[in-house]
Amino acid sequence: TYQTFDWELYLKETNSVAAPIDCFKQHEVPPTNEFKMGMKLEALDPRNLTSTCIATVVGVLGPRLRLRLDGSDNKNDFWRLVDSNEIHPIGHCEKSGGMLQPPLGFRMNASSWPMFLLKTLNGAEMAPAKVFKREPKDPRSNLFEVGYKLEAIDKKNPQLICTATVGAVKDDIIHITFDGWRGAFDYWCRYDSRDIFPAGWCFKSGHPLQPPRQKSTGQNRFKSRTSNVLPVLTVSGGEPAVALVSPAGSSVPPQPATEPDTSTAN
Ligand code: MLY
Repeated sequence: TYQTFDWELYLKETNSVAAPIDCFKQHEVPPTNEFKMGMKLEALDPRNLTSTCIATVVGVLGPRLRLRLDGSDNKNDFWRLVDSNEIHPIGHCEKSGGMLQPPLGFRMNASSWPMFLLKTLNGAEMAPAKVFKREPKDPRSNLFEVGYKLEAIDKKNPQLICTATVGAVKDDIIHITFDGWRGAFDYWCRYDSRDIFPAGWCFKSGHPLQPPRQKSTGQNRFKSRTSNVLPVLTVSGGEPAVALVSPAGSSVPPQPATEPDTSTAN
């Protein structure tokens, strides 16, 4: 369960603007997810983009799929949008003259791949072509500007989509920072990345959105009945100002007053 996040209020309180929707390679109306758990499809192996493999849907979240490559382990799951160009119905690879490949780290002898493939597909529920949605058009250029707010996948916790800010723009790439978090989760991506979304996308698509992390002021956790001293915000150097605002209407669980160890916080 999660709270819906009030973007309008947050933008006002942080005196910031949302990145316009034409910045993004996303449909204005998020696609609906008609995949079912257990369905099989073809996916590019994220660890070897020259290979097309068999994948199984092991999770669904809004318009996103959690995928596991057949013959791989359960430690290398990855997420794709239902309108990704990296997933296709079974048969697509062969139609285009290719051969399905074992995933990197195939758990059996390579010689057992043909029989494994046969047994994997026999009686399997294959995702029908109609549940694969067309990829959005490319934005005409990099229209992002520093300071724009957006929703972005946390690549270290890829099930999460979080409130974020464009920290820098350089040629065709942008720097993504996560509101209220130190740099450990930042990354650079192309402006046409499928991992970034306009403000409001999660709400429209039924995907959970991680609100900005708020630092405790200490006021609530350490309140003293005798103190007349105004509470002081716990600020350490380089914290973005957004960590200090408290958007009304958003409710997040109490956070520790100390910084988490971001080297292990995944
Ligand atoms: N397990 C981590 C999750 C951090 C998520 C950071 N994102 C939102 C930028 C932790 O709780 O520390």
